[in-house]
Amino acid sequence: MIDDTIYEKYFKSLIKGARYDCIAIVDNLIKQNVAVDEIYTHLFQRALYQVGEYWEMNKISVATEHMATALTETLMIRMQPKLFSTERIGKKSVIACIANEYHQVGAKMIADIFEMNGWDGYFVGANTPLSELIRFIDEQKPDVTGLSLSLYFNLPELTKTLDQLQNAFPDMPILVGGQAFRWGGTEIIDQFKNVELMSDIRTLQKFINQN
Ligand code: B12
Repeated sequence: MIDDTIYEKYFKSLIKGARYDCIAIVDNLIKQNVAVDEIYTHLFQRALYQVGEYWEMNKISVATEHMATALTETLMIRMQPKLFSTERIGKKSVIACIANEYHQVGAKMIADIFEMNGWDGYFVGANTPLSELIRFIDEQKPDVTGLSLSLYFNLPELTKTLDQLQNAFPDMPILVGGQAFRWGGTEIIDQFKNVELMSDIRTLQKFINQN
């Protein structure tokens, strides 16, 4: 677990936009061999959730929230030596944010975890139009596709996406994750076969270990 003192120091630096300090904290954790999923979950994700709370309470501006998110995406790049030192195992995943979904950090983390486990993790980014996602999956023929959504009002778009993906690729496993499910919506998942809802990196790691 990452120490609360380190976390607090990191969070303060993040919302100040103190890039040098954030990099020093992250590099130090990497040097101490703290696991990638630990840094992703207990430093980056925890801090961005707190950024969300500060933003909701108007303690920080939208600009500060944008800055903190952009800085987090830069810090994730520091993990690359750990992510790409694994031998490839010949498996592919495609990870996308569904249409109208601009929250991409969580999805990017998921693609990174696939890479760290030797998979090719194709991250196609935010707001992916459904027709283009279908085309990309058809070209790549991944072993699994992951969909991310943070907004509960995007749940109808998820239903449409799952419907069309299952029609086009009936046997492809699909993973779904993100904060849209914080207050419900899980019944959507039960309507589809080969679709699994996952809340975090630890659950994903179990899936990867079994596949
Ligand atoms: C940064 C941010 C933004 C940025 C995103 C930029 C970017 N580059 O991603 C911008 C400015 C675009 C944005 C916009 C909006 N946002 Co915003 N945003 C956030 C914030 C602060 C952080 C998001 C984040 O990166 N979290 C960290 C990541 C790592 O966590 P995560 O996404 O949960 O991912 C983890 C798991 O969920 C899971 N997971 C996620 N996806 C997947 C997929 C698979 C396959 C698997 C297996 C697992 C998995 O694994 C990840 C790692 O553990 C959150 C606050 C919060 N609580 O997160 C609000 C938040 C998500 N936003 C919110 C809102 C309301 C909005 C807006 C509607 C605001 C507005 N009025 O305009 C718009 C909507 C834009 C849109 N159409 O998407 C609400 C959502 C409420 C809801 N659930 O419906 C939140 C929760 C803020 C709040 N407290 O109210 N936002």
